[in-house]
Amino acid sequence: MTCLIESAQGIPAETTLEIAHLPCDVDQSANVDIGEATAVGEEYEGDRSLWLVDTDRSGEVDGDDATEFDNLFNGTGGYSQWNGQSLPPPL
Ligand SMILES: [Ca+2]
Ligand SMILES: [Ca+2]
Repeated sequence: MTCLIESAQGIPAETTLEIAHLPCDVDQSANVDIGEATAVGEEYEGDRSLWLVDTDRSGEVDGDDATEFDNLFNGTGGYSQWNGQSLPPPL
């Protein structure tokens, strides 16, 4: 999604802001690949960036997130497969 900011405090007028979200891209590499498994493990072992591992967006990290991640990664449970997807290049 790209939006044009017309005015906001501290942000120059006519600044273009791109907001993109790639489900399962836990390591924020702009690609979804097998590296996400390592990234998920590191998040669970570390401080947990809730927004990266709360895959079902319930507000807490639990076993349901692992199921949701698996469904999104593999394209099961009614989802499209995100494994192998990449964000488009920046504008
Ligand atoms: Ca990634
Ligand atoms: Ca959750």
